[in-house]
Amino acid sequence: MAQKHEDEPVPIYSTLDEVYGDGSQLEEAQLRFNVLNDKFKDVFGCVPDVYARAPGRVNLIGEHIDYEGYSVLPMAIRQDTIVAIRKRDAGESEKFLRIANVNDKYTMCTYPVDPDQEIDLKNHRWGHYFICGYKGFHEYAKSEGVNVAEPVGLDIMIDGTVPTGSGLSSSAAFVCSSTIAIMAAHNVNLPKKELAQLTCVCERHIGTQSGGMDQAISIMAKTGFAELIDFNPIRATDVQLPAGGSFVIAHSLAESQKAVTAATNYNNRVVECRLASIVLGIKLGMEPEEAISKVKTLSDVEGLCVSFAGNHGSSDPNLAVKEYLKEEPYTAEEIEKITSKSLDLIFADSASSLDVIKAAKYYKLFQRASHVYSEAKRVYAFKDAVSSNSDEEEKLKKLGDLMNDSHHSCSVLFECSCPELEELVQVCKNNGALGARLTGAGWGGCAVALVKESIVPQFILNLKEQFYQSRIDNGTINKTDLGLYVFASKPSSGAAIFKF
Ligand code: NG1
Ligand code: MG
Repeated sequence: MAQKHEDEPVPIYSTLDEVYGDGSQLEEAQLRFNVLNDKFKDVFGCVPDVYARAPGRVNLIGEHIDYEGYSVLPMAIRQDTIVAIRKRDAGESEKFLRIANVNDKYTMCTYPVDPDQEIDLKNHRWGHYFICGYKGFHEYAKSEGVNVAEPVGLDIMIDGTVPTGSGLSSSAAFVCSSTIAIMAAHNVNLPKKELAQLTCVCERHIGTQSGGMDQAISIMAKTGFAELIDFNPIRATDVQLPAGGSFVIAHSLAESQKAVTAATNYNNRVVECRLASIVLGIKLGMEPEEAISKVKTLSDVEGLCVSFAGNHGSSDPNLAVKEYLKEEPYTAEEIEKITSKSLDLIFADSASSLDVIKAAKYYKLFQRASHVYSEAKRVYAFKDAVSSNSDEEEKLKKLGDLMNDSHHSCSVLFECSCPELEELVQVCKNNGALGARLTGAGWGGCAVALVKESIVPQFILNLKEQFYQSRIDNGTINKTDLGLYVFASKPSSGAAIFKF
């Protein structure tokens, strides 16, 4: 039997065309690699040993549910991060990790070679993302008994084209390409699904309690396909999107710095979901102690919720949410009455969760759980609509409707939108998008719109006029950069290693 795509290691190429094709993209890539090499020589006085690249992604549907154990449906985009790396010889005295960037905006970061170093989360530096991969690789090597000789210095040059803070996973592109580059420099390679798992854990060193969507798609993507990503264990299933539709990505121009706002935004929602699942577990018959120790995610109590629904002739877990969670926000005291344990003790082993509790005034358990259970269903409805027998027109309409419902739920129940995203999504709809929604964590960043292929150029022109022009006039962006903020995107390929 042929080996499954996700069981294969990251491909190693000796030319660029296998990833970047043969058109203008290839020319652009050649130019990038030339600049990367020249800069590497300038800064480090030598040439890199090996390169790794990993793409960003756009999530088509399934938002804020990967960390709850539910499947999501993203596709890789062509924008990526390339890492050039050289391992210094063991004898060389320079024992540092020196991380430079082709973009002068990012000044060189230097770190010790100690794999057990703590990442200084209170002082965020761009090089921290590389250290996530560095720590992760050494943790992997230790646990698997891979013999890594005494750590040596590494010279690293980065070139990234995924816009940062945009919900397109610049962070995962950076962490994945770094991890793969470090491994390649040590002649280690792994099956893609193992690497997806490892890089997800790596990125948590930055302090966000991420699910594994971004790393999984960045590593396992295939040209021409979106992927249904399942977790526990990680798996990818190709999804061929209907012809006749195109996904347009548009930036709201509000930047969301997830690593900096984690305690009130991203990690806050992870904590609220955990609390919702514990309370549901208890209300549905578990002992508080048992619920606290066993229930980590809403998917862990879905079975109980569905049994409850079954007694009422339904299979919808949200029936239990309606019955057992109240719509008004919960105070910490109200939750502690149910759990018989203080929130400080429940989250004692997670410093980033304790930061959330310190900052939180109340917890919206009903709203967060309702979003997660309904969004999880929409992912399968999307996948089913794609593979159904209905005609293209009908299919596209169904996909668009699901995207609209997803956005509404993110906005109203999960509250991860922002005024700029709301305006942008509305502009997309006004201009004929079949569906439009925020993508990625939200609180800023991009929207993704499903648009009929035939109207894409006009659609983009209209967005420029109705959303971006006023922001050009007031100096928020330069007219010449517009192409970076709004573009149509096709499903691109996943991570790769280059050795020339
Ligand atoms: P962004 O902010 O787009 O990188 C984040 C998480 C995902 C997922 C989405 C919300 C990280 C690295 N990524 O994506 O795992 O939870 O939010 O669906 O934290
Ligand atoms: Mg990210």
